Amino acid sequence: MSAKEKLSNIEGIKTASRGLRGTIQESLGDQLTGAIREDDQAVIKFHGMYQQDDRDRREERAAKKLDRLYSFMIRLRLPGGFVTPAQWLATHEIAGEHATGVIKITSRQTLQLHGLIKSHIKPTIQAFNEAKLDSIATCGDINRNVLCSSHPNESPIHAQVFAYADKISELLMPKTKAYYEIWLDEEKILDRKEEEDPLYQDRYLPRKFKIAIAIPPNNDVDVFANDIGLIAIIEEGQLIGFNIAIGGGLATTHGNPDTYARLGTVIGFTAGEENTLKAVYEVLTIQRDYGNRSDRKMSRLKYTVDKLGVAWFKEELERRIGFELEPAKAVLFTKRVDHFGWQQNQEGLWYYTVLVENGRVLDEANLPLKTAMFEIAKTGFANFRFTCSQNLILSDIAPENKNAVNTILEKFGIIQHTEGSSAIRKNSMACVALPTCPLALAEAQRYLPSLISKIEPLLSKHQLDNDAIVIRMTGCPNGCARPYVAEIGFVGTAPGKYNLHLGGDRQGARLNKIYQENLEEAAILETLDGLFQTYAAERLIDETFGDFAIRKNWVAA
Ligand code: SRM
Ligand code: SF4
Repeated sequence: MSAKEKLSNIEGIKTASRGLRGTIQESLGDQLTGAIREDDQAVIKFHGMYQQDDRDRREERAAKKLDRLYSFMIRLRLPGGFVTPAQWLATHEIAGEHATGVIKITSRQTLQLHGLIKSHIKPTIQAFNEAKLDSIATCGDINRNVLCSSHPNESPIHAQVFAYADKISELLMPKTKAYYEIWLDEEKILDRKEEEDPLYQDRYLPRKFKIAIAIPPNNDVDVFANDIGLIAIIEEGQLIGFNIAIGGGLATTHGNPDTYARLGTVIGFTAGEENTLKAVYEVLTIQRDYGNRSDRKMSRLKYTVDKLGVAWFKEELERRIGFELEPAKAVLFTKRVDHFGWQQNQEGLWYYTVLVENGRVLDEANLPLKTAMFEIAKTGFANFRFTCSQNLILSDIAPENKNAVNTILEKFGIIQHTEGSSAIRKNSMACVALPTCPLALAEAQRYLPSLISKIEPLLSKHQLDNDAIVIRMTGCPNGCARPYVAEIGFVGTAPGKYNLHLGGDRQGARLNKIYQENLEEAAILETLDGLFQTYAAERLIDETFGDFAIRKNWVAA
């Protein structure tokens, strides 16, 4: 950064926060408002929370001259997306007692609760702590929840790779004890030297930071959408190391041509745990030292990499880690899928992947999903794993317990819903958007299911029912449901309006492009009808919709 560039105000808030304490205690004690102080809204993110308000009720409250209806969202840290049945039961209880009751599985394999009022934050964190769960560093300018391929049946070495998610998460945790002090009433740190942080110092990273680990051939984590993507290399049944990709990130801003989505660039291979962790750590230190701290729209690692060049970045990384990366190994992703239904792994354990539309675990009149998951958790027969497409895997079920789990799944209609849903519904994903997301320009998770119901007949009309086209929707261009790596991406521009993106591939290795802008529902359906007709008539055998869109030049390659 040049001396002339002014630091963004978040930089000042971080350094003045005394190890992420800010004035959170005072904010919590202020009975006059449901909100917290403005600076604390930035600090509290590092503790895994966002201040929000109910946007459905903004107008009504403004008309009555009432303050906005403030509440908080909390996001758990679950490296690799795993909880025990006891932890699921605890989350279920906490959601009911302190939040809206809905448990939201996110596109980064973790759980969120919405609608906590200020006085409920502390009891929530304490209850999570009892269940050995925390929300440290799940938001803010810091390493976030680490993703790992969530299908343990896919490879015999899954557990070994999965352990890396935990190790990386631990390695990159902040050293401050503020979380324990503020929320868990642990003793105050008197000498801040005790929590000195060589990685984050007192300025943390310029921006959020995301890491994912993929186990080919399945790119279920969307590895190239992350600041660091580790791709497990398996030879003769052994994990020999990882290819490292850097600089992935998806967000754009409407009307700001300097912003763009970027897929990670593979820069080499590392073998061994020590070297891999070292390389990961030092990518963060480079971003800490060189990332843009004045313009938050340009501060993700992708911009640092492009500004300084991939070759420079690799050289600097090798200097910091003290060894050269080996050339990347050849690797092929052939799919990006959740394996719905029953699957068995090499050890004979059973897994059931449940379709959770847009990650919302709640009870609906025709689908009491939350109750079903609660009943299964009570048996203690299944662990709970979350996929990066917001679905849920009941996992590690012993053969003698499979029937009991199956009976509950059938009783509550979960099997019928999961296995009876169309291929596109199973491959769809939307972000939260309204009513809680302050950045939403349009609906997403509340709208996509009904849009899919209107797209399904179009596919049937053209005999494309079994085509597992990947459809994703977000309420704004930040890309939280990764619409830019979908075959059909909808990106909200205004209420009821979406840019239509085409041309992503099925493996998540190619970005799509805008095909048409600001479409309303009728135009979306008319456009897709035409595109599906051409696709059905002219596609090659096994050609996917995304590949066809490129071949037909609907969007540039
Ligand atoms: Fe996101 C901001 C929800 C995954 C890019 N995202 C937000 C906030 C916190 C809005 C805000 O800043 O106040 C949203 C909260 C909505 C709510 O009410 O819950 C939000 N993001 C989500 C989740 C819950 C979407 C979902 O429905 O699953 C995902 C939570 C992930 C997690 O567990 O950590 C989520 N967000 C993503 C992803 C996908 C991914 O990481 O694989 C992206 C695109 C990838 C990337 O980072 O490039 C993403 N979210 C953003 C951005 C743009 C960041 C940027 O580079 O500019 C923002 C806005 C920001 O940071 O300023 C954002
Ligand atoms: Fe909110 Fe936009 Fe992310 Fe959707 S994509 S959750 S609207 S920030």
